[in-house]
Amino acid sequence: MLRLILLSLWVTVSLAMKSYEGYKVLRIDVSDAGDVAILQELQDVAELDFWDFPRDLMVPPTLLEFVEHYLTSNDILYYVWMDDVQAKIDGVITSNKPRTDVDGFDYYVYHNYSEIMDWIDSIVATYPDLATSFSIGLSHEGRDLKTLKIGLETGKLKRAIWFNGAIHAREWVSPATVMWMTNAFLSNVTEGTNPDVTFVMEFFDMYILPVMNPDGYEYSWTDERLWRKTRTLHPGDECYGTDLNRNFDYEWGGLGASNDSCDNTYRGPEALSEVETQAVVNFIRQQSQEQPFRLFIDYHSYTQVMLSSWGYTYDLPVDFDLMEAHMKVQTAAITSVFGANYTYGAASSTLYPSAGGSKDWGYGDRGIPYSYTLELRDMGEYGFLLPEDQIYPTAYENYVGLVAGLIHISHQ
Ligand code: 0X9
Ligand code: ZN
Repeated sequence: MLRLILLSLWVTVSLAMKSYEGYKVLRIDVSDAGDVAILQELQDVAELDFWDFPRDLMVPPTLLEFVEHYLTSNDILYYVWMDDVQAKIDGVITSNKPRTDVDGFDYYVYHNYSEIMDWIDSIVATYPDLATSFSIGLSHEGRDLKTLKIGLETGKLKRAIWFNGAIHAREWVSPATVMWMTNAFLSNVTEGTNPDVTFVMEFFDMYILPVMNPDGYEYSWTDERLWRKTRTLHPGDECYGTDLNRNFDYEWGGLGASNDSCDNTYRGPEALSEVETQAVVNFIRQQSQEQPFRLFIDYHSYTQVMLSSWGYTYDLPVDFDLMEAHMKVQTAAITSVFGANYTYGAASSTLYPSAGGSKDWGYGDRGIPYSYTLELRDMGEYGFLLPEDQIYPTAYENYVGLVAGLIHISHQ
C-alpha cells in the first residue's frame, strides 16, 4: 500500500514538472571571436538556453531545425552532446531512498530548501559553541535567507569570510558542497586533529548562506529542473525571473547582462531590484563595520574554474597578482585530492564578460581582496545534472582547496 501511495505521489510530482523530453544539449566547436558574435545572437532567442556560453546550448525539439540550420549556414561545427535531457534528469535521482537518513543527515543526496533549513537548525543544535544561525532577510516569496556563522571564539577581532551556494537555482551541487564543507569544518575542529582547520577557525569567522535564491531553488525542485533565476515578475516585464548574478550594484547593467526579462541573464529593472541581493549586500555592508571581510566565494556549477574580478570589463584589477597567487594555491590544492583539473583567471577573459555579478561587488564595492565565482564539477559530461555520487568528490576536493587558500591569505 505504501509503495502505491509513494508511486502515485511520484507520478503527481512528475506530472507537475516541466518535461525536457527531446531537449538536446549541443556542444559547439567555437573557433574564434567571430563565432562568439554569431552565437551571441542565439542568446536572444527565448527558449534557447546556453548552459555554458558559448559552448553548451540546450535546444527544445521545436527549435532544433532552426538552430541546426543557423549553425550550419554560419559554418559552425557542433555535435549532439546530450540526446535527451529528460533522460539525464531521471538518471540523477535514481533511488527512492529517503532524503534524510534516520541516523543523521545524508550529505550524498541533493536536498530541497526545507531540508536544508532543517539541516541548519541541526548544525546549530549539534555545535552550539561553534555555530549560530540567523536570517538576513526574506526572499521575494517569503522564504528565510538563513545564514550560518561558524568559528572558534577567541576574544580577539577576527577576519570574516563569506560563502554561498545556489545563487543560480539549478546548480544543485553548490548548496550540497557548501553544506558538506561547513560540516567538515565543524567536525574537524571538534576532533582537533587537523591543525590547519583549527587555525582557520580561530583566524576567521565564516558566514555561510547555502541557498541564496530560495524561490528559484524550490522552483527547480517542483516545476522546472533547469530554472536559473529568481521568481519575480516586475511591472512591465513579460517573463519571470532576474539573474541575481547580474543584479548587484557594482557596474550594474554593462556587458553580458540582458535587459530582456525573458533572458536567463536578465539583470532586473534596476540594480538591487531583488530582495535577495539587497539582503546579502546589506548584511555584508553592516557586518564589515565590525570585522574586515577578506574572502568572498559564490559557489556555482559547472566547468571547474575559479574566477576573479573583473567580470564587467576586460581590464585586470590592480590586485590581480594577489588574486592570481591565491587562485593558484586554491586550485592546485583542489586538484591534489582526486586529480580533477580546475583552472583559474579573471572572469571576463577566462569565461565571458558579465556585469553586476557578486564577485565584482565583493571586490569593487566592499574592497574584499579575494572575491570569486567558483564553478564546481563537472566539465560538462552531466553539467547541471551532476549525479549524486559526485557530491562527495566535489565537496571534499573543494574543502581541501578552501582550507589551503585560507591558510595562504591569512599570511597576506
Ligand atoms: O554566468 C554566470 O553568472 C556564471 N556562470 S554560470 O554558468 N554558473 O551561470 C559565471 C560568472 C562569472 N563571472 C563573469 N563572467 N563575470
Ligand atoms: Zn551559476
